Amino acid sequence: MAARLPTYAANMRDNPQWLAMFALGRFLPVRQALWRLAHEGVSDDCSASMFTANQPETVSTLRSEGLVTGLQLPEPVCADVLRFAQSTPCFANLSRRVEFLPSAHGKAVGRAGRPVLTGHYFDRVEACPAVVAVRDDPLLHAVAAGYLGRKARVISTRLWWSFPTSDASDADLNLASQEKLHFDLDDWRALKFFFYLTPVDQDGGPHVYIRRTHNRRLARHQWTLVVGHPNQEVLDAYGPENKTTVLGGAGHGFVVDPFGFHMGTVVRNSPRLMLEVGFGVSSALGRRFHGEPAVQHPRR
Ligand SMILES: O=C(O)CCC(=O)C(=O)O
Repeated sequence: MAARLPTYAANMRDNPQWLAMFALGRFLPVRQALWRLAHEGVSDDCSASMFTANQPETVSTLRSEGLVTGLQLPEPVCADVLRFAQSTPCFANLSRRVEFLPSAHGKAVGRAGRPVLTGHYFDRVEACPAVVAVRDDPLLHAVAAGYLGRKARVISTRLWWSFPTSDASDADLNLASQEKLHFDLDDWRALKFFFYLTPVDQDGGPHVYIRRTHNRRLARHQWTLVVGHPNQEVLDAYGPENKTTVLGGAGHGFVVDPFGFHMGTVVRNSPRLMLEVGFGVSSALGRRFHGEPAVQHPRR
């Protein structure tokens, strides 16, 4: 909770609508009522998409499971994003205080005086045409419209490294959204596309998602101010068989309803580069990272 306070404070200062969503968006009946009011989205023609996934199937599996894997970024797009990230300085641990090239992670740890779990690009992603092409892709927008309804719009574009770390504290891990199952409250309804730009195996900091928790929620996980809950408690409540650890090669993509429980995990081998494109339904809400201004996304 403490790690997320700067984000919450900035949201509250700038946007009274965020507070209503943050207070009520955790209650399943409220979400379901709003879902029923949503107007069906108009699906884009996906023939120009860089992806081969099928839109109706993706939306239908997302509805039932909360997670769909197997989207694949074309190799040249993946290579362009990786090249951009390798040659552009990122920021340590979600603050602009320490800026470094990913190859100089060791030095950044020295300058930060603490473990550096992540390197974020914040609004610098806008300078990468390949990222913009992914964000504008018709399949992503068609899936978002099919799942969220007509109001679907991009609310986040995020590119970041997760670095191998062995000495992180609980606070460091919480700040990096690692090793603690949580749900996101970024909007009344949301979905997120994630793409690995580097190969991710068991030791590569795979994303973990608890399937079907996007539309099931015990009362104690609704009547709570905190979004993170102990992993074992979540697994006991929703069944360990619903835990999916997403492994994949460079370019592997997946889409999740982030109201379902999920988490990143600690990287133990080589750095993981991840791209997120998030969709929501409220024009006034953008996804913010720890007090950073939300990246602005013009309506398509
Ligand atoms: O790093 C990851 O795999 C998960 C990130 C995450 O938990 C989030 O964006 O809320």
